[in-house]
Amino acid sequence: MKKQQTLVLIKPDGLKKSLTGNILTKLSETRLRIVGAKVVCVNEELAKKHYQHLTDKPFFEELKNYIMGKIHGKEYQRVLALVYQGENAITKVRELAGATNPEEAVSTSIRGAYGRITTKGVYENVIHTSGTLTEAEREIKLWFRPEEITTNLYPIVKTKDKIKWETSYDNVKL
Ligand code: IDP
Ligand code: MG
Repeated sequence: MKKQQTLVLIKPDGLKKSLTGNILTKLSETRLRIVGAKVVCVNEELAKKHYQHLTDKPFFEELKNYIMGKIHGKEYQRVLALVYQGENAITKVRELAGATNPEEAVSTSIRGAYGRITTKGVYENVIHTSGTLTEAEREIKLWFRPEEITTNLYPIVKTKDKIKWETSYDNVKL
């Protein structure tokens, strides 16, 4: 099995509930390597691009506000973004994260243990993890610049003053 990378986001509710340590400890069970990490203030453009596959859902507006931290107070308008790398990284991390709906997630999974559904119906499931190889590539390129990752799996282009991803899938209409 080839090396994979996957994007993990600890969402604003995860930061508000001081779950960062617990989540990273849980993810360390995978023995995967962290190759990128940073704290990000999510603006509307990034939120829309990240959730581009859900733009026509009735909960999209709430979802956008959730990932932007708007429902958790000003000091929680941030997420912790990480890239994990290793064999089968996508499935390994997703298994520990648990099902999308925190009430259906196994109780020992991250979402099962720490997630909730708000009265407005948003799944506050504390963590995002890429679902497929295509998603992982799109999401990693959306959240990270090549020089922010210690090992690049995806081709980059170096110009005189810039390093860019060779291809991106940043095709959402805003
Ligand atoms: P995933 O995060 O498990 O990959 P996606 O379908 O990609 O699931 O959805 C992205 C996020 O949108 C979820 O993590 C959750 O926060 C929210 N979401 C997905 N489906 C629903 C739903 O049916 N009701 C409310 N929120 C949802
Ligand atoms: Mg998804």
